[in-house]
Amino acid sequence: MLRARVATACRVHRSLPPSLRHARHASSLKLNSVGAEDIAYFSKILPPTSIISSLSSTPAAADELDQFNSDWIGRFKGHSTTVLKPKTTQEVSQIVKWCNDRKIGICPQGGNTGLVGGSVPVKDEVIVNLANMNKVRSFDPISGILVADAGCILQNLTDYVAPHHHIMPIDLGAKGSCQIGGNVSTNAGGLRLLRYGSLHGTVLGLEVVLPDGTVLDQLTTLRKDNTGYDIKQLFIGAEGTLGIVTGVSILTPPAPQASSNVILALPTFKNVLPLYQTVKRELSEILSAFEFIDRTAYDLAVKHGQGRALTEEEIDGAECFVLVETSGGRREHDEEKLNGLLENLLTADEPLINTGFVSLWALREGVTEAVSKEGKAYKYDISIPLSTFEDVVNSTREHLRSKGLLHEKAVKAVLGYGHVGDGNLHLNIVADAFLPEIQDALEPYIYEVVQSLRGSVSAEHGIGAMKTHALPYSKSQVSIGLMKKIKDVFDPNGIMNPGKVLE
Ligand code: FAD
Ligand code: 2HG
Ligand code: ZN
Repeated sequence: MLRARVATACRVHRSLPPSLRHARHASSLKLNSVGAEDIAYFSKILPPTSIISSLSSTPAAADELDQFNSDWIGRFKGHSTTVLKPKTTQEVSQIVKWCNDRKIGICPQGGNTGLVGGSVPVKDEVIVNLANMNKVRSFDPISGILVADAGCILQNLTDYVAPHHHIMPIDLGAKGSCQIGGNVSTNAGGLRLLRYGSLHGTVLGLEVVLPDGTVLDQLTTLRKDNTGYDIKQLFIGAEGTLGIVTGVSILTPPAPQASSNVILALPTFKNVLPLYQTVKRELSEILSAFEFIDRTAYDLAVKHGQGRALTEEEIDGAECFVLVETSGGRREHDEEKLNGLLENLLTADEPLINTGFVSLWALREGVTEAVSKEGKAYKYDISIPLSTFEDVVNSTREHLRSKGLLHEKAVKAVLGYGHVGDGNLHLNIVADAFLPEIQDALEPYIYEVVQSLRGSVSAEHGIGAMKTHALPYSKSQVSIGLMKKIKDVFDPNGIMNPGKVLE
């Protein structure tokens, strides 16, 4: 049945209007490698400290290049000979123009914390790393509008606006390394989306170097601007395939006067949905996050030192946990509401929770780190109906068991966690090593499940190099045809992050 649906999707392609069917696909074009002449040019426009290359007169050591060629999960590896670290938009523009004229591929790179292999080259593209573009350009404490270079690290921006009693509208576990340009380019979701919405709403303007080197200056600070097509939206989530983001204008909300977190231990997953309804009803405007981790995720986080471990007595056989955060304007009011909620939950005739305890984000934020310490992770970042979270995790585990792959030398753990409030499950399969038989068991199995639930194969991490083949499970051929046409309009030579997003 599921396979039949995929076949139908492929047949639809042939019945597309010719204008979409023949959209030329830029990433299939042949690209050139960096050579001595290119290094000579880069050396004219950049100081020696901004060029790391095995081809330069002082060749970079292999391990120095390696860190830029390897992704965070240790699954994707590029073979770039050259990393460029421009300091200004003008330098980025000169590099990009040169590469476009010479048909050299470019892999834009931020903090390299992406989880889908988008931030490392597929072959030997030049890596343009934005780390040296790290200045705040302006901040208006009245409107809360921050304008910053794309290479600013998210945590640094959080620290910058904090004395003005503002916060960034986005927060995620990788905040100490990821850059605002990377966040925009992946349309990262994270832990504050429930409260502040997506970057499509909070990003007010962008400065982008287009694939021919032209600088698109849309770095406006206007809240309202209905002057035709909103071009900047195309770069939010484009994963570096349409240009290099060099500047970001973003609305930062006022910091809440009071914030509290509790972790609730639930006897069964079945209670998550009724709990979510109750929490939303009782906390209403002060609810700012509702995050879920299953028991396996909790155990791994605790095992690898992320957050406080509870006693077995405290947990009382809990099957999963929910982190509830409140953010509001008056501490006494918010505490009264939260305490009232906890009391009601614990004294109900059929309590939805075993226990609740005050917590920090460390436990929830630390799951990704813990998983990476445990082994190699296959990560599926999917949007599916909330009611199916548990079934999808359990059926994946059973599927792997039925293939004989659930043991210490293959798959060590299957776990689920994520953003309940956003309908986003992080299904992680932790293995001893990345093995073809595990990969074949997981795909297309998981993508077919997602498709049957009319979900998305990427809720927030993007497509990168990992999921280019999986796009049709979530997007129609009409949509993919339009995406290819847009790519061709911006990047006819296909130099910008080839092999990512579109096959
Ligand atoms: P990179 O990883 O360097 O790049 C990501 C993509 O964006 C690549 O395709 C790259 O080519 C492109 N890119 C980067 N900078 C630019 C630029 N200036 N112009 C054009 N293209 C660019 N993601 C979430 O959505 N939510 C989470 O909660 C979350 N938590 C995480 C927790 C941990 C511990 C880790 C390791 C990752 C997490 N991520 C999460 C994934 C990742 O951190 C985000 O995708 C983040 O936005 C990537 O930013 P970066 O600067 O590291 O970008
Ligand atoms: C999170 O929500 C991140 O913690 C990472 O999006 C998820 O590692 C993952 O699978
Ligand atoms: Zn997430």
